[in-house]
Formats: sequence, structure tokens, C-alpha cells
Amino acid sequence: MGIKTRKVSPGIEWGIAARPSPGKVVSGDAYVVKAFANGELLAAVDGLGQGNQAATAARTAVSLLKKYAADSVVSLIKRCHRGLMMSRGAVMTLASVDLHGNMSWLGIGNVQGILLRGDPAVIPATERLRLHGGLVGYQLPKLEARKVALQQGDLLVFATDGISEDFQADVDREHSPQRIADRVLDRHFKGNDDGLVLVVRYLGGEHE
Ligand SMILES: [Mn+2]
Repeated sequence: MGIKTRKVSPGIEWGIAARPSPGKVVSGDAYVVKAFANGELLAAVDGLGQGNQAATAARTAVSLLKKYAADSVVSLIKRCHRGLMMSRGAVMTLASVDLHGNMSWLGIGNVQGILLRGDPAVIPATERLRLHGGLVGYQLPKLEARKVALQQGDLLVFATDGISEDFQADVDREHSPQRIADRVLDRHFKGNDDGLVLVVRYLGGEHE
């Protein structure tokens, strides 16, 4: 994408890198970074398949997520499920972070989510989101969000399945979110599917 400006939103700094499947013009992958009154909604979405129909499903999900950003992640998945029933469906991982750093995250399908702690004293140093099988719009598993308290400097990385799963080794915490996203995409884009990497650093607020 090559966007180099620093992206900040209340409490976070973020970066995005994405590329459509080779030969395709549109991507079925999409993301959300949306502030609401008490926090921030983050999401990476992968519309099933590639091309226009996948992009339509992803766009529908993104518009619902933005419109109802303040809702819980469970209720957002349910909304998207209803909204995508006429589409090809989508997989997605959502994280809602409030002003105190309380994060609630939930993944349906195979959009990877990793939390890398900024403070070396925190154990575990890395946490991979456990994903639930399913396809939003077709079949939902039991919805249970995982709750984590973020600390200043924590880093979140979301990657769709067009990015190889071993991307973590190329996440350098010292770099800006945009630089991390660009590097992960460059090194781990599989080349047979759309790929998207969303990187968010939690900066904390004055509300601690
Ligand atoms: Mn995909």
C-alpha cells in the first residue's frame, strides 16, 4: 500500500498493509479501525473466495462493524452473521479495546490474531488468539470473547490467511506499526490469495 503517514487514533497507533491475490484488482480482505465513545474497534475481515463477491461480503461486514462499533464483539459477530446471509460469507477477527485497555477479542474462521506484550515482565510474552471454526453469514459457533487487559506498548497483529502463519518471527516490536505491517506482508504474502496485515500498538490513555 505504501502509505507512510503515521496513523493514530485515541489510545492507539496503527498500520495496514494489504495486497489482492495476483491478477485480481479488488481484494476480499478488509479492515476496520474505528474509534467510538469509550474505545476503539479493530477488525480484519476476509470475504470468502476472491474478487468482487468476496469484496462485497467484506464491505458489508466493514460497514456494519463501523456503524455499530461500540457494540460488544459478540453482538457484532451476530449482526454481521445476519447481514451476510445473502453473501458468500466472511471470516473475521475482532478486538474491542476500551479506554482503560480492557480488550475483548473474538475470531471466527482463520484470521490470525497475536498479542505481543510490550513489557518483558508480562507472561506469556505472546498470546495467539484461539480461533473458532465457522463462517459468518452461514454458520456460527458458540460465541465467547476472550478478555485481556492491555498495557502500554502492547502490540496486536491481525493477518488473513493470505499471509503465512509463521509471520511472527518478522514482527520487530521496535518498529512502527506501519513498518511492521509492510514487512510482514512483504515476507509472508503467500501469493495465492488476498493478504492483509493490520498492526496496532496500544499507547494507553490518561484514564489509567
Ligand atoms: Mn483468504
